[in-house]
Amino acid sequence: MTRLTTSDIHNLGSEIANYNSDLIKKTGSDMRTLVCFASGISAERFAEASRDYAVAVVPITSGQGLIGSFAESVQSIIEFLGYTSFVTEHTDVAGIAEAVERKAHLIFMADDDRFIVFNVGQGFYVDNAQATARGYVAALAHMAQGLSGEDVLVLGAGPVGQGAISFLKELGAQVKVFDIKQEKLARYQNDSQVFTELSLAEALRKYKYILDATPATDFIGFNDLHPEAVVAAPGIPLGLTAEAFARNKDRIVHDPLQLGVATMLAMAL
Ligand code: 2YC
Repeated sequence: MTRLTTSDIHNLGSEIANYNSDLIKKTGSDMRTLVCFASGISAERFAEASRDYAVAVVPITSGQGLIGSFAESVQSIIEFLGYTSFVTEHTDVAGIAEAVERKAHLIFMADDDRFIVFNVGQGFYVDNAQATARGYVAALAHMAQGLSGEDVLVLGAGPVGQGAISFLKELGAQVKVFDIKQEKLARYQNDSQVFTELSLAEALRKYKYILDATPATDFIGFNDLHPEAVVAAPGIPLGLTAEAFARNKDRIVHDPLQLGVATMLAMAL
């Protein structure tokens, strides 16, 4: 899993409204609509919960330590969605204790290996990888105006790619998956809705709808892509070259944190 840097997210909070407008332009829907679709909850339920839920974000210093503005960025996404939220004064275990003392219903926290939101009252958690997968499939489905019966190329069969494949199957898409490590595709051998692609170049040219869930960068050039390519790219850093991004940007959804965190919130209610 790629570790964010402060520069990836330094102005996220101040830009969140612009990010949402950009999402509406590309997908026809705002973040709330996308995350309700991704999590299967109604807009009413999402709005109703915002009136009673308090959300804590706990900075975690373990491993490689804090990422500057990470906790604040997570909190700004949650706040933008209409939920009362706070970053705890304390970090780590003391931060978790503070969150519970301050009656948080949901606690967001990330170390180097996992980024989860814990639902205190109901005793379950949601993982960022699964939420990111569903949020990005939701964005792709809205850009495509529905994916039922459509071919979708998933790049990368890691946690996000696997999560995306299962949601795409739920939506009735015909999933094509490529991974540089072919052994990661073995799990799909007997799955009639998932076809494994062995040639990246061929697959990129062939399929219009792409979900890039790889941590690889700069491997998709403009000439590699289908002329009408529509790309949902949760993978950090972006797999498209700067040129490919610039020439397709109105049909590419990519962000370091926003859609994944917003979907975590909706899935944790
Ligand atoms: O500031 C803190 O609390 C740090 N412990 C946060 C570390 C997050 C590490 N994970 C990541 O950078 C990536 C993100 C893209 C989301 C999931 N993993």
